[in-house]
Amino acid sequence: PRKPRVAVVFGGRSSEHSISVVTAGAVLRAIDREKYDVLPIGITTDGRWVLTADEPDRMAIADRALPSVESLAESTEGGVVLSVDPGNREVVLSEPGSVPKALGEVDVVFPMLHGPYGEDGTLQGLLELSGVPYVGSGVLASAVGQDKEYMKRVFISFGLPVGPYEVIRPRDWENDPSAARKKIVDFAGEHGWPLFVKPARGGSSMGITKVDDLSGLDEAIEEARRHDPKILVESLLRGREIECGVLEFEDGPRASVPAEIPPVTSHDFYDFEAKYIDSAAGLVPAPMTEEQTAEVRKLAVDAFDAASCEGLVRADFFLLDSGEFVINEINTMPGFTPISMYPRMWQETGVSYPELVDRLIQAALRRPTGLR
Ligand code: G1L
Repeated sequence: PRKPRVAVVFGGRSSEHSISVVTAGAVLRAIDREKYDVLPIGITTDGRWVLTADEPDRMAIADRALPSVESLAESTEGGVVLSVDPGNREVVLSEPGSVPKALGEVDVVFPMLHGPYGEDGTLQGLLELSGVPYVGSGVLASAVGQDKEYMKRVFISFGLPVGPYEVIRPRDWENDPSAARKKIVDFAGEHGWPLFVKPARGGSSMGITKVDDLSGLDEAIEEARRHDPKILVESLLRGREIECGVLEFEDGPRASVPAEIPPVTSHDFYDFEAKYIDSAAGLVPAPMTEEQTAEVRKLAVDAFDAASCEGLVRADFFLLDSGEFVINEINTMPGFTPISMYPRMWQETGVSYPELVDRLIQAALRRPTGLR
């Protein structure tokens, strides 16, 4: 029988293009070639879809230079296979025999793109329309995972513990900034300063500012709004940062051993480089009591179910000084190099990186296309 063909889609029009290329290189290296055929599909920084050579060694950081789909271009075969034209937003299918056709022949897609059009459910929607199974969460969970407001609303409705927050919508700020400012100041009156002002959507920590008092508020709002016109205000939660991985097994989702992210001294918070590259700082397992460990693992699986996640999720919590856990967020496409937190937590739980990749592909292949 023919081996299942796995298309790994990576790169993309995002600030995390190179992280995606490095991660896809690790995934390509980990896929068992006795079991699967692979089809590496790169998306250039300007949005062209190209078939690239299957050469994971060229997808690593070399001589301090970050790899890109463009840097793989000399080994690019076939040119544009499917182009999603950023200008008119039209999905252009190219000549017969290249990607759209090839996509029809792939058995599963491994999407490895960050941010808008990658992990927000839009690519997942395109794959739903193509009828191709894919690794990870579907349209709904991906979109929920990308919008901190709706994420909190889903968690609250499922009874998960969520910290205090306020939302400032585009029109709130545009029509009446002083009313929006008052809403935030009242929030700070109730929950205390400092506040975190964040873009509501977009996965990375860009655009987030810690605000100590009223004087820094407007600049923080403007900064967050440069990333997303909808913003979120949260209070600082005093406690420890605990993360937990959830992975879909044959019989359902299971939680990994949790990890602790030690407080960062040089940065004000855990920035995206720390998150994806030097996550070696995380403590696995997190030093906690058996009861605390069991509690956070249950909350992580509950969060996976609340958002209807599929395949995997990383759930991030605060363990407050009061002893209570609060869920901060979920990440449907967590950092995924072998040294990233999610794979490290599973390694510690007894699931190696190649086994993790295999389980994700198998979970996708088991899934029916259409309603589920
Ligand atoms: F497909 C998975 F397994 F769901 C998956 C896909 C992508 C897990 C993790 C990632 N992560 C990334 O692609 C990234 C961290 C390089 C960018 Cl979001």
